[in-house]
Amino acid sequence: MAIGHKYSVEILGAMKKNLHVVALESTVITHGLPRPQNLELARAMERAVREEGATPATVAFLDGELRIGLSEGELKRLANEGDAMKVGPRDFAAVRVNKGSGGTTVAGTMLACKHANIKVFATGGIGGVHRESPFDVSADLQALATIPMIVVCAGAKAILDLPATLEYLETNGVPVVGYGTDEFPAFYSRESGLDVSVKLESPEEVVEFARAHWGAGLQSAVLVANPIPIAESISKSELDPLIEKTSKEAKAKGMHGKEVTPFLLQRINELTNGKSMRANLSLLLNNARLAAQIASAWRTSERRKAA
Ligand code: PSU
Ligand code: MN
Repeated sequence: MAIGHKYSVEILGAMKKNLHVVALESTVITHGLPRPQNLELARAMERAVREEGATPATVAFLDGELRIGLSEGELKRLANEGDAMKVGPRDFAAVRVNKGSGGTTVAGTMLACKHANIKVFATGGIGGVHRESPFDVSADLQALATIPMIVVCAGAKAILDLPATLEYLETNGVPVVGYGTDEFPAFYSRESGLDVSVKLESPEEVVEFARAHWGAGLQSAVLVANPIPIAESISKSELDPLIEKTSKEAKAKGMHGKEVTPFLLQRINELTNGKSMRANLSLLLNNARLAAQIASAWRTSERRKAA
């Protein structure tokens, strides 16, 4: 029994016409944001992709089926699903067999894109190596190491061990592109004190870079780290103490595995009176736009190649 996947009518149409498609993850809908902001965000991200002339494909599982692109009604259903699963690669078979529904993580969405032949994907932040438990390494990192596509994010959250996360990416041949920056952005913050592997300034440069990367025979992803817009960013000095505090809380509660990230996010949002959620929404939209621009530049370069 193959996993298979089902395209929405819109995505099928877009693919037939050779239009560019941008994949969007859905764990942010099912686990990352509270209702009703989750549905508003999901819609806003799709809109942002469309405004840049690309077609959004939100990826998720519905009743055991891997879906590439959701209708408005399906998006609404996913956002309000009572017991949605958080679906990483190892959960694909379980969701399928149990006919479950859920949001795909960065790694899960990348695996779906591999099947669906989608090259560009936008998310908020990638998972990484956790601070308090060094064996909790997100499957996102392994997906980045093995699936050749362009992933646009705002870096990784400073709740993670960022130096260890970047080391993992280096070991596994994943270039980290700073979009207009030399510094690896840390999700809510534009600064982390850590270096990216290359700085690029335009969607066209990202496409040219990705082609050169894959041309070198590598099968890893190109990770584009796009800093959060300044207006909604939160400084590292404001965030650091909150991260210390909430990480300790999670440990004291004996949390582990996939419960940790949603717990920390929710606590930081409470402690910042909603500022972190506004930052989250802003960077997600910013990434959706950039991913659409990159997908568009990709298509232009394909056409040039074919001509
Ligand atoms: N970052 C966010 N919100 C999220 C996530 C990351 O701001 O909801 C999700 C992503 O789907 C990511 C996942 O792939 O958390 C990583 O979880 P874990 O550490 O359990 O692999
Ligand atoms: Mn984890």
